Amino acid sequence: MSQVGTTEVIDGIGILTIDYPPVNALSAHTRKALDEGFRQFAADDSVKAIVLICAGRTFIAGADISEFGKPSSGPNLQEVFDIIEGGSKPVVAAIHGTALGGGYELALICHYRIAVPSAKVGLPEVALGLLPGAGGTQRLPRIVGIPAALDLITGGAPVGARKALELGMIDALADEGKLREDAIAFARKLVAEGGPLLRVRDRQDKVEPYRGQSELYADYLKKNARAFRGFKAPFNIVKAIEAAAELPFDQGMARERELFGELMTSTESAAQRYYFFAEREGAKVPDLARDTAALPVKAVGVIGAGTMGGGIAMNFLNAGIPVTLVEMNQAALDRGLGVIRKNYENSAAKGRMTTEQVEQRMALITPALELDALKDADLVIEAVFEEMGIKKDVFARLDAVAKPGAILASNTSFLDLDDIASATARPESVVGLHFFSPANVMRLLEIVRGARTSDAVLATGLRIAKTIAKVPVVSRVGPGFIANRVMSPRSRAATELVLEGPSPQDIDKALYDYGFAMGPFAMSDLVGLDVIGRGSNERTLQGDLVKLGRLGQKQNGGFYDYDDKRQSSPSPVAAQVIADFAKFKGVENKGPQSAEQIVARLLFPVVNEGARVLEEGIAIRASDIDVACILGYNWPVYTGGPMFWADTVGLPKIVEGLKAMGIEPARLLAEKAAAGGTFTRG
Ligand code: 3H9
Repeated sequence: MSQVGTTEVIDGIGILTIDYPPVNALSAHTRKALDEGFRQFAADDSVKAIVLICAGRTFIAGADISEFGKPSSGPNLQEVFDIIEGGSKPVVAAIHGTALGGGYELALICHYRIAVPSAKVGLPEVALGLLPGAGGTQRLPRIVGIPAALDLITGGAPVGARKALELGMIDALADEGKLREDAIAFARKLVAEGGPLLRVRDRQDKVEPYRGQSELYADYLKKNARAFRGFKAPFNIVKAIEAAAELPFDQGMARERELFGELMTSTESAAQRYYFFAEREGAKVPDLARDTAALPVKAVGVIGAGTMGGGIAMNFLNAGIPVTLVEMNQAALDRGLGVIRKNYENSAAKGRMTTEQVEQRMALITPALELDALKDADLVIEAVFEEMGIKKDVFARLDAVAKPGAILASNTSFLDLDDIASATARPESVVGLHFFSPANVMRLLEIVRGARTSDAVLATGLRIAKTIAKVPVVSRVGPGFIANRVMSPRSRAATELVLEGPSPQDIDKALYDYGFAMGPFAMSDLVGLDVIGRGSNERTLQGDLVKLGRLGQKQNGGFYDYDDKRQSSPSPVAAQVIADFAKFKGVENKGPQSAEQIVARLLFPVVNEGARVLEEGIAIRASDIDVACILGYNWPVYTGGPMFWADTVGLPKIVEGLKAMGIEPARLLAEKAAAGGTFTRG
């Protein structure tokens, strides 16, 4: 028997335990262990039923994603599945942790599924740009019916065991901590009852009622058009599920294989699989020892109860960590608390939490008007006005009250963290924790490592990110850190380009079709042109619109006109303002441009800035830039982010494009392009 699998027989029940850390993925080793284990039990007459269980933190969490695209070795997954499903002895999958993807598909091959209440099951392949390719699209509909299968597989979210039991995705709940015993008892009962073997593939009752209803799938796609836009996988998933209703099982399986193959070779899936690992890379800092101990964070202070401070506080409340929230005056404090409460109440109204939980979270807040209230905090995050003088003053005062060893964090998005740290006598305890707005929703956390930030403080930042369910990306100190800096050339390029001929709607459409939620001009109108232009003394395009009373969606329109339902239409007034401003700037109108040209003009400079950020050592690796743009700016994940996308386009093409725009390519970009290198592909 391979080291990954262990077999034992207890009273006629064969128990196969898989142990392949960290997540028991269906690697060649795991497949071999399954193959050997099931063959052994099939040949052993003393074994009457089989329990498949896993060691460690979880049941099998899916196919081994790191094997994708490499030559396969060891037993083929389908052969292993055939042995299990074709066997004559009942098999019980005993689930803890997460049975996901190929792991849950394996559980569906087994005759029964039993899980502890804390377990989750599901088919999350869609997040990797794939579909369940080991029978999941054919078997799950046979258990839950077509509509539920559509939601479960295109959504991909894991389902908790109790809900899974209701849906029929599992057959029984085990007691927490007693999975093995309960699974063995379940298997014994099966043997005692001696009923026929139930195979999911043979079930028809849940799919039959939907046969011949092709409009059901068309309607589903229409209803979800917004969510599915740009992705390939949801469309193939819907086709595969339709096949489950329409075709005999084996033909459905063949259709699934074909649709899976299409996705596997798609750029979208390659990008999404890259992104899966990129998210996890962010927490790895090469010069930080993996075993660096994090400092305990049991009480948090947040200075500033505005939109940012309030959002930051909510992250900790959600994780059950008490927060002292400090504001300058009672009115601002009350306003901040009111917004937090309202946010929670809205969640409760949508059924995402109970009213009791709302009160529990609110009770974790200690409101305060003085920094003295922060003397017991392990971590204090400052979210006050973005001005160096104010930040330094706050840090100096905080340094005087915070206990020794407390971490002092700034949420600054542009300022020099080392300068802020110099206002304290403990620069080693100062770190940047840069949240993105709305801070309780956006998953990105830029952890800014100052010149003197200690390893323990950095390690604590990384651990905090995990605690509050954020994805960390570590940045060195530099203007705008990673996401804001890399993305800023996009808006600059848009305001330049609109003077040269393409209209705001041409530019916005090109970026929307690329995959962004909206283009830069629609975004400016949403945020407010007065807000964007604030603080500038120069004459700007936005400023000219503001002078006409055009502030964006909120007042008189901006780059677009809006009707009373906030539907936009091209604005002749804005077009005139743009033409006048172009004249003022002496920019010649060169007429319209193709979507491809517009995308290059706006996004090649982003890649260039990314290369600079890498060159300067601000970001550790190209994938961190991709994660920052995807999570901080909703860059479409199926392109892999700017750096992965640049590799897809080809770096020489990016270099040529930049030169044609009169932009000097970054040294690193030029070198990689010349040497045939890439940013993200090894
Ligand atoms: C599939 O199954 C296709 C099939 O339909 C058909 C094929 C024919 N493979 O997330 P964590 C690594 S597609 C390889 O930090 P957590 C991960 O990189 C698959 N490696 O832990 C990390 O490594 P490192 C469908 C994997 O506790 C370590 O394990 N399944 C895989 O926060 C720990 O991961 C999925 O999409 C994998 N499948 O969360 C599930 N999974 O330590 C994907 C994890 O070196 N996995 N690793 O950074 C997850 O959602 C989460 O990892 C899980 C644990 C919830 C399981």
